[in-house]
Amino acid sequence: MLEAGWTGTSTVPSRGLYPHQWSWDSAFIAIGLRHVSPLRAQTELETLLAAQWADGRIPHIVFNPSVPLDAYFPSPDFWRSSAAGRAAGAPRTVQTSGIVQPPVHALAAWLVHLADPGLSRARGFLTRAYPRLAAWHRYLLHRRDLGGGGLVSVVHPWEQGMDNSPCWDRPLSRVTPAPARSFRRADLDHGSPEDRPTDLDYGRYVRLATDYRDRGYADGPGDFAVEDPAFNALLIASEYALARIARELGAAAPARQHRAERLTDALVERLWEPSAGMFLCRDVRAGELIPERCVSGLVPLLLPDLPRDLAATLVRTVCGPHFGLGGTTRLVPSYDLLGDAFDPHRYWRGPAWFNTNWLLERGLRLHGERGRADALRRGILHTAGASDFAEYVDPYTGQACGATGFGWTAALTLDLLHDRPAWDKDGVTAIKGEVRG
Ligand code: 9WN
Repeated sequence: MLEAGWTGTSTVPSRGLYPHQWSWDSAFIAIGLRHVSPLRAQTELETLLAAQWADGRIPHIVFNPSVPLDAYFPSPDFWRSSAAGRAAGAPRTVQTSGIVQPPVHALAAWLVHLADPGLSRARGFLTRAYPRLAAWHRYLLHRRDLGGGGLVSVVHPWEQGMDNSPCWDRPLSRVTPAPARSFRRADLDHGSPEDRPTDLDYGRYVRLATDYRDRGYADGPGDFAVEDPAFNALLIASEYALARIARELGAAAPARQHRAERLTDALVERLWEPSAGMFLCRDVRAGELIPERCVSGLVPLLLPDLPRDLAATLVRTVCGPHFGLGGTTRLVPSYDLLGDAFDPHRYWRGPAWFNTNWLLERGLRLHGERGRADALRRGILHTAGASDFAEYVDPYTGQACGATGFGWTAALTLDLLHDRPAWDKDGVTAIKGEVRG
């Protein structure tokens, strides 16, 4: 399926449902591809980075001009990136969306480099990628600190990547939906309506994106601004990776190392909720934490500098009644099993996704939970194969939902199958350790 999704320069998440290049999908796909073709993995990231805007943002979609406009909504004629995004420095030659997705890219670039350092050096892969990745992080840290507390805010649920999460219900309720007749969804041509967001939610997504576009994609106060634990944790993991990349290129790394540590402190200060035993999202406009337990609040387990007691609490929470790992569920669900909005099939409102489970497997391993990490790894591998590499699955039964033959499901399965002593050797622990060393 990674072959079938390869366009010659990048990989589509799914030929039917998502026929373009997506930002965080490409990062996860490159992490798997590196085991079979380091060159393709480098190309995957290079194609994405070539669509970067002059202000540093990496767009969440890079459109393939040979795909018909009505194959996916919102299409390039909705975003109008090269015109509406001119002041923000959108590229002229390629059409993109104007929002972003989680910054997994520096982490992916470093892991791709490690798969074949000789090829990477010969092609100047990191030399070319580093300034773009550094500009990307600068954009996030300087233009998106909308809460003023040092963390990055997302301005649209699509930016965080877990589009329909119940975490967004409260901040989204303030957004007036675009009328249903003003746009035509393409996703329902491919997916079952019960598995996808509702029309009302789509109306709100469209309104937020339209308003952002009509402001020329300028960042500032808008209706929706949320500090999300997974988005920020992935930025921190990528900061460690950038430090490693800088060192490989002979540049100074300690500043990045300190930034990653400072960001970890800000994450704990602003998003940790002891009574929930996990991180929560912060609604920046309302100035309060959002009282919903979503898988995003477990993803900081990925961080090497997380205080030990917090890491231990996260492990207890993931294995407790709200997420059921090692008990009631096969894979960690996207949302609280006991939450009012839980639905085992509806988009990001309960089903399990493979990328978040991969991140948690890495986090468990990083924090010495080898037995639990091994069990989760087995669960991921079994469920991926049995579901025909589904986009997402019912967390109890493993029943496939959404697209099958999904890009990051295949790629991350490949990464786990390859099972080098990878994470200890290549991952954030090593990144941190070697920067210090
Ligand atoms: C909107 C491509 C993307 C993923 C997201 C997932 C879904 C798009 C959609 O598909 O989002 O970006 O149309 O629902 O939620 O995480 O990157 O696979």
